Amino acid sequence: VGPAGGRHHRPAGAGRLGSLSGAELLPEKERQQTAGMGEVQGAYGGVVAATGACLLAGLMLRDAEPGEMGKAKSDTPGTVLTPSNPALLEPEVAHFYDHEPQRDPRLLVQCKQPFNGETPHSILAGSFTTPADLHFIRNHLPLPQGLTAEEHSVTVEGVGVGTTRLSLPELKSRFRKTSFHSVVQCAGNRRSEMAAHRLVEGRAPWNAGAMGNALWGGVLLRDVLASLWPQALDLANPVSNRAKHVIFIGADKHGKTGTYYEGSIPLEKALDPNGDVLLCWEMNGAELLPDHGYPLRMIIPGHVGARQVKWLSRIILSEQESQAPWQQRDYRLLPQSVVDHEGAEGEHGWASMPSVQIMPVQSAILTPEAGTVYPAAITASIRVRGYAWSGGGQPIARVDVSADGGSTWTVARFVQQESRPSGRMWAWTTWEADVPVPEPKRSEGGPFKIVCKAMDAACNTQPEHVSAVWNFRGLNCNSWGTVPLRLE
Ligand code: MTE
Ligand code: MO
Repeated sequence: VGPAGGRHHRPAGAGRLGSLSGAELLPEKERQQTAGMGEVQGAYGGVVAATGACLLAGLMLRDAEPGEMGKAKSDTPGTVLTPSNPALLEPEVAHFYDHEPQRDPRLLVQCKQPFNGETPHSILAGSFTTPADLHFIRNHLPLPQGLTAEEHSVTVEGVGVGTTRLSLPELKSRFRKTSFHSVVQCAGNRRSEMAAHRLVEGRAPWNAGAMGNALWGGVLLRDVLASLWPQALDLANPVSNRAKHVIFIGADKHGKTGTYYEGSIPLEKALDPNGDVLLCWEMNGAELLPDHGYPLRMIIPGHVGARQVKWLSRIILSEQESQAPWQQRDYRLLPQSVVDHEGAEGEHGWASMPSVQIMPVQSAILTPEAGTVYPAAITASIRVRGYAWSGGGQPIARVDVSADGGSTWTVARFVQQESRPSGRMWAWTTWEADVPVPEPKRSEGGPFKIVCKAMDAACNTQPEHVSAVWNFRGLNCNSWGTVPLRLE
């Protein structure tokens, strides 16, 4: 059953502080292209502010008052505050962004510099494999220049192993190529829902489109390390090695501070024979696009997007995890008691909390779109589509969908699933369900919502309310997927 009007609505107050939202930092033309984002955001009730380097860069694009940022009070729900990452607060100079590529205008621009673009829900709903040019883009820094597949090389070094340089052509010819579908999900996916609950700090007010499922091709890091250091590394018992972490460094750097993007994962994941950590040069059967890491990136299945370093230039085996701000601050899960910058620096702040690695079980509704209006007399079921996924390779076992706030549930049909020979499921599960609107709701009319929740093979499931997982950085939002709708 299609929507009656396809109208969208914006709750009162959605315009408040709206002058700082990502879309509104843009010139009028781009703003129109991103109109869909504002509507969906509005429908979720979140008012969000573009932040940090994005805000600072964004201010150069329009005439906003820098002081507006400071007006966001920590008790203002639905606001996204500027990140407190000192290494990166230094404003960028516009010319560092002179060489950015053309991007598909259908991407919903969350931030222009550095570029953050979200895939529209309707496009994600259309295919198991997310098209490369429509896959969300999350850059922290200007796109690095002058990298080519022919000339590119990576240095591999670390404690107890020495240093080697491997060219990309060498990687391609010396090792066995592997391809599989794997999800890349930004830790900020669905942040707009957390922001609607309580103020968060983060760059982009993503809806559920900061996630994609592509077919990645490359060689296993494990094979490379095993061939480089068959004696020095204990592959059978990874935790017995002196090195405990693998640090990945990108070729992209902050124009002013010179900081390169980096992140690390436990060595154990890299050496796991079924871990599938990939040095990757291919996306959906073609060369990587510049925005997705051309000529070489990491794919770290089941882990957070932030560690899947693009434009890979160095690999370091280390006793310590990465000391970069993205590991030590930005992608750490703070407790609910931390509600402001001061708390983040305190006893239960960045320093004592774990960096995000394996992601929790997740699902979201992609269609119908938020704000869709149905006739109040509707008797037919509503066709709902979405995705489900769990970190660490846990297969998705079930998805449940409800149109009455969770009193009654419909089990969704899986449209497509794919697992590795090991049984690990790095790809998402696409699903659909025909959900009846219960009679009491039909007579009442007005707003209602459809919710979904997934369960993985380890029986992990999603919490009902966002308050259970809210955190100051707005990371790992995995409460029940929700889409607000209306009967008229
Ligand atoms: N790698 C580099 N070098 N620089 C970056 O800014 N962003 C990370 C990760 N790898 C980033 C990076 C983050 S936070 C995410 S979510 C993913 O890339 C996004 O990958 P995509 O842009 O291909 O979707
Ligand atoms: Mo991310």
